[in-house]
Amino acid sequence: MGELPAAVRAGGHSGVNTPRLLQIAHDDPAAIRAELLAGLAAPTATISPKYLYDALGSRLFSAITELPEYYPTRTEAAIFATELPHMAEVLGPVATLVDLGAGNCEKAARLFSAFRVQRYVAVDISASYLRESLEFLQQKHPALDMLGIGLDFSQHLTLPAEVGDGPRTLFYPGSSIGNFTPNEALAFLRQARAECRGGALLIGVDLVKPADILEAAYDDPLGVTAAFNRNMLLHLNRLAGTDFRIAEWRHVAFLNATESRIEMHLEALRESVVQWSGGKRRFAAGERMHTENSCKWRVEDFATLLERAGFSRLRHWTDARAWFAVFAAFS
Ligand code: AVI
Repeated sequence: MGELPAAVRAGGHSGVNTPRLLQIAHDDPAAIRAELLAGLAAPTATISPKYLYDALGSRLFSAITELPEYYPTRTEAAIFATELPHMAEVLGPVATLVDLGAGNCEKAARLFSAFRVQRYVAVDISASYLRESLEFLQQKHPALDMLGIGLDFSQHLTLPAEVGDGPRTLFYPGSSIGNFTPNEALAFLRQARAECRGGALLIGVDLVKPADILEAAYDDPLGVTAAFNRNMLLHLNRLAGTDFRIAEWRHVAFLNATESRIEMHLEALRESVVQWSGGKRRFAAGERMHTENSCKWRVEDFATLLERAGFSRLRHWTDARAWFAVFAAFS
């Protein structure tokens, strides 16, 4: 990934600091198309879950977080609401808070005063998505130094020099770590540890629980998760020039207990041939395309993973049902 000389000032409201925005170059469209077509041509077609998030996909995910069946978001929020003072005690004052996958920045904003944050760095796939949220937050926290970085860290996490020197607290909530396989999670945590520069990681992790609760959370009766998954096909059509017809595909989500993960797939309802310029793939009726893993961890296994990544002095907090955990770990 090359860096664009694109540090720009966002907006302008006199009398208030304005957040800076920095975009690290996206992969070029040809590379994205090649990656997607290679995934489609694989014996079991597999597409990275990051392609669930086009503009509509992001809105659908936001709707998922409001579903009664989708417990992770509200369970994690309840842990933060209850345990924030204890977390602040463990972490001490946070000079730089780096929010990985910041979105609307709401989760991090709840930490600012308890953690006495001086510098807030929001990282998400596109800096322009962050502009509005950061400008809004800057009005509420005029003294806070704010930087928005557009960066795809799903393959590799290297933060630009603009984040500044000194220890950082990396914040990675929402159990997004669950969308990595355990090996990928370990590699990511090792990179995160290096980026802490002597600081800490605060990370949300979804825990193992009964299959019926997990499967309902990923296959809700309203069909929002199904729409989220099937919408990926529209995104693929735009990015890779494929001709998927959504009506021919259904959403499938189930617990793979051996791998301790929910798997999402798209299943062909009938035989279908998907074409693109220069190629095609035939799917038999019932054949699946793998679109997401969402790993569920046991507290002790995740603690071991953090230690293997080089973190120490671990602490964790859970809700009363032990459905979700927030870990603090020092680099
Ligand atoms: C973003 N990520 C943590 C969500 C999850 O629970 O794995 C994505 C999601 N997929 C289906 N529902 C929500």
